[in-house]
Amino acid sequence: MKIDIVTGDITTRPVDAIVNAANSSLLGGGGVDGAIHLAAGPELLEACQELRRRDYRDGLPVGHAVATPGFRLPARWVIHTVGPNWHAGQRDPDLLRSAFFESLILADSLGAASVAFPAISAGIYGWDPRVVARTAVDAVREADTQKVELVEFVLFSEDMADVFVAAA
Ligand code: AR6
Repeated sequence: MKIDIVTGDITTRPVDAIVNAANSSLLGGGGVDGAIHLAAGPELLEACQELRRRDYRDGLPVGHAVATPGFRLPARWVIHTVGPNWHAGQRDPDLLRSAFFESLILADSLGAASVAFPAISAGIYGWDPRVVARTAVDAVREADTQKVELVEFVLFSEDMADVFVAAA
């Protein structure tokens, strides 16, 4: 499996699946979550509301992942995951690892050959970007995938991209 570090907007990536750093409500928010909902269109929110009604009445737990279509995105699927919120006292690195690992395994099970990740928990949720980058790279390398050939880490700033390059 190849790992690429890309600077840019994850919503434009021509990959099979992009990962959303969502919150447990699955009903949208700021940061990359807001950007993904805006680019995918209102159908994405409807799909998330249906998931809540059907499977996640109490919300998606931290470290879990669930898929929807990508609707108006170039990507066929959005994998929604919830990273731990440092500011809320969620400081167990296994939860962060799980958000990356479970997202990749789910994308692989859907048949995705390429998957793009943002820096989950490194924005509003307040984790140290260096810990996020190291955890993300380790989690992806440990995954025994059948279909995924390319993992992109798509970072919004050059500074964040440098942190991921140092960890890769
Ligand atoms: N493409 C790639 N990366 C982006 C984009 C984009 N379009 N927009 C922002 N980033 P954050 P979190 C970067 O805060 O820390 C939301 O409200 C951003 O610069 O989006 O997991 C959710 O609903 C940062 O480096 O996610 C949750 O409530 C990284 O993505 C909460 O924020 C992650 O920042 C989740 O917080």
